[in-house]
Amino acid sequence: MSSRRQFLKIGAAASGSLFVPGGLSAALAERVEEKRESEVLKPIVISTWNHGLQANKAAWQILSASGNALDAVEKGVMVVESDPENMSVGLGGRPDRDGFVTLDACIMNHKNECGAVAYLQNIENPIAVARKVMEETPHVMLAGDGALQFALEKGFKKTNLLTPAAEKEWREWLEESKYKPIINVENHDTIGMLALDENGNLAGSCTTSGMAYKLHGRVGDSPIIGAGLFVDGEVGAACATGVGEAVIRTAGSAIVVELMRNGATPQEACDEAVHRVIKKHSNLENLQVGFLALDKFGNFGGSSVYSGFDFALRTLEKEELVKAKYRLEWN
Ligand code: SD4
Repeated sequence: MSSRRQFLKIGAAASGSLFVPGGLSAALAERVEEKRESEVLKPIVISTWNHGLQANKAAWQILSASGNALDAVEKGVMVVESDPENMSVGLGGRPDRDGFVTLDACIMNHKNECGAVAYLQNIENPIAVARKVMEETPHVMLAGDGALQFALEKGFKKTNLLTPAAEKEWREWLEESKYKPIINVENHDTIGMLALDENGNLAGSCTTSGMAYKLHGRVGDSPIIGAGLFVDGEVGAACATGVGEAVIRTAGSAIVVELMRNGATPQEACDEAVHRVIKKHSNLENLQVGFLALDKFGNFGGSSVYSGFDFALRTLEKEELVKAKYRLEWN
């Protein structure tokens, strides 16, 4: 047994706790050592829903050419943001109830550097603006008019994001105006992506037009570091999709990463975060939430409240859609 492992074990036993201030838990430290002997699965990228397949392709071009995870997660989700056929992200996204397409996005790297934009309008690629917030400002998040002003100053072009198809759907919705978000395979509103590059560095991104027909001004979990996305380079990364309010209430992605820090596998961590969402909400009707997690060794997992949450996986050997585990069945 190495001295570090012995120290952690003794420390944990002596204090009667698994908590190691500022460090890895004894359980994770043990797994780190075990894993050093075997091979880490890298590069690897995972992303939410079936649109993740096209996003992963773009991310893979970067990862397979020895590129870095941050570039991969930015360029990967941009493909989906720019796809007018995709009605859940960026161009073509479903508007709020007043007909405005308002976008939320964030990005984070293995050094805890992060950037986000919230309630941003008329910019096709909010994730690229979030990256500029991260790299070219002293701030983490810009919102609304200020985010738009910043984007324009950085050379982004103003675009009308409301496509005729999304506008037609919205006008039909206005006839009854009932806010009943149903999230399933055909109907979802976000892409979250996590990648581990050849150098063993993690990064993540999350971008959305938010819940369709939300109140004007509503911001969800997707631009909130710790809710829609969290990355800790020493441990792993997680992202969320589904009803953002439930993800924010439970600090979803931060919890998933913290659980991994304490020794849970990515799958166990996602399962537990889903369990908490269920436990903390008395009304679970239509409360779909899904989490993805990737640890620094390339282990991954996905879990959701209800069935129907798929995620896309790309490794050297595989390119496929994986069904996430779920706890409840749609009735
Ligand atoms: C939000 N989490 O704005 C997003 C929506 C989503 O599948 O992921 N829908 O709350």
